[in-house]
Amino acid sequence: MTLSNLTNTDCLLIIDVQNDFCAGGALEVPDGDAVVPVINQLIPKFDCVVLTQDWHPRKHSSFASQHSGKSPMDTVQFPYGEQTLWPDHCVQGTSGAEFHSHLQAHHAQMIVRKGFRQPIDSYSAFYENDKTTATGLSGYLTERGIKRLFCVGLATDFCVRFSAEDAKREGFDTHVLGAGCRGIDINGSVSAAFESMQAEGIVVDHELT
Ligand code: VGL
Ligand code: ZN
Repeated sequence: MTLSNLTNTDCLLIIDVQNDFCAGGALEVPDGDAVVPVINQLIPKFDCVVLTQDWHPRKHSSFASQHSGKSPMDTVQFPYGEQTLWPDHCVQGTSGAEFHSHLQAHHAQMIVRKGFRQPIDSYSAFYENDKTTATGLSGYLTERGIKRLFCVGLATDFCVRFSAEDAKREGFDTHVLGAGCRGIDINGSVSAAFESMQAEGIVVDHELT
């Protein structure tokens, strides 16, 4: 593969490795903690490292608690389309929103916070779920001369998938490193995510070489 000849036009994009998605968190991803040592091994190989941080206000519209009669994992219609509802998670300023304490996060140069607008959820690191509100990441990467992105983190079937698909559409040569990702998996959504990413021309590597 390609991890042996990385240059300064490559970036490692680390999605949402936050306490609420790890063991004991509010929206625990099965085996989520397992991505931490894998990602820590990748970080020193890259000149450009970007972290995303899911960063919701207390009464965010994606929380099932804000919709009477609804439970986490139910779906509802939002102005921009179907939205899955979640347990309250990654609330701004809480320990659940902090990065996993073993993640070597100090090496990252840029932290992109997303999901901070009350009415709009944001899975992707590039565009919110309305598909029009930009986070600014595309411009940042372009100005740094980044051509190729390697995506890892949580969760494979939501934030990793939508970040990678937007990255590809923005014109980056986009790879997803399966060993550094774990998924939530609602009704087969992890395998659907890998199929969709591959259909979009994203390179999915299950082994780190
Ligand atoms: C995520 C659901 C809600 C993720 C974030 O990081 O994949 N999933 N918020
Ligand atoms: Zn969220």
